[in-house]
Amino acid sequence: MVLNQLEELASKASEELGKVSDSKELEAWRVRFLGRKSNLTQILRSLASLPLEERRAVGARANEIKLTLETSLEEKKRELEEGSVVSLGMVSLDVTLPGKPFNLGRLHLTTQVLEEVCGILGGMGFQVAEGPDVEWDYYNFEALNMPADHPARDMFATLWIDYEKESGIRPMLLRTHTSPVQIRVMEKSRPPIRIIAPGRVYRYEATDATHEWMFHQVEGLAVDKNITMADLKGTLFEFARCLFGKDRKCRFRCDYFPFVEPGVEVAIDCFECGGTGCRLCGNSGWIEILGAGMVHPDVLRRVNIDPDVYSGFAFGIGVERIPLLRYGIDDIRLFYANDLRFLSQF
Ligand code: FA5
Repeated sequence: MVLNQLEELASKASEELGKVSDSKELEAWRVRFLGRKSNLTQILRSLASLPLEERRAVGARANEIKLTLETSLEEKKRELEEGSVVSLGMVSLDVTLPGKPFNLGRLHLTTQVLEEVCGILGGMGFQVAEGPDVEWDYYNFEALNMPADHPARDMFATLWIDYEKESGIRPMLLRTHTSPVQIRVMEKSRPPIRIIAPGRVYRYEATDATHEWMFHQVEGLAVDKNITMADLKGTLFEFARCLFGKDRKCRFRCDYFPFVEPGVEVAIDCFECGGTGCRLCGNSGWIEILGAGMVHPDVLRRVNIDPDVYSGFAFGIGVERIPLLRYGIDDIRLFYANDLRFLSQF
């Protein structure tokens, strides 16, 4: 009788085990067939009350079944665990583990703005030109109406390379602005010219919230017949409108650069104080973003372009000042401090 009961129990247990598909179900199966209140345990506990002969037979078979069920339980457990583990040769990969966060790289804020600036000016018909970061004194100063000892050189605190006047070595420097590219382009091509030159520039100056010793400029140059100040103003106002929107105030006023006549500077109202004056804008209410003007006739003459026939305008935009104004960044030095907490916001 009891032996029949045991056989039924064994076959039921193995049938039910076949249906188990996860660890929760497996635990329920264990409790049902091997737990303290299971029929098998009850039978084992009641062995003492059976006649000796039957006790031996039932005891042996019950223990045999118990062992089989325990082995099957272990096998099933392993089988379920292996189901969630993918084997890759020697390496095991648990696909149920949470994934590691994957940091996507991105373009530096300056690169993003450079691309945007070049996109806007490219849309107006300007083509990209390039020049070297390590430049001759001639292109950075002399050809731009700043011969040796010209006081305007002081406007561009310079990092010199191999500068030994007496040795006869031609003085080299890290370019202090992108304007030398104007000369390089005009030496090689004839009007009509319409180029922009994006790139790094370097100045030997103390840094503060709006001044870095290395920053970026985008130079612009247009030379053709009948180019006037109105063309310059129209181009720069449209550029500022595209970048900052029509509601931002834009100031256009006289400035001095030896290589243009007349010279102007363009400033945007300070984002921090709204124009009332603060630490960031040096209490002026404005942040200057570019210098510009009509190309000086002597500069045109030097590259064999007749100023009686042709005229031109040029501008030099300070790239970092744009995101400074747009995103309300209160210190330009954050750009190149390599702090991902800052950079990954853009
Ligand atoms: C120049 O560099 C002239 N080459 C611009 C120019 C080009 C005038 C063509 C006329 C014709 P300036 O030194 O003002 O000018 O610099 C131009 C812009 O660069 C400034 O308006 C400002 O936005 C930015 N800039 C200047 N110095 C720094 C600095 N230290 N850090 C960050 N941006 C600067």
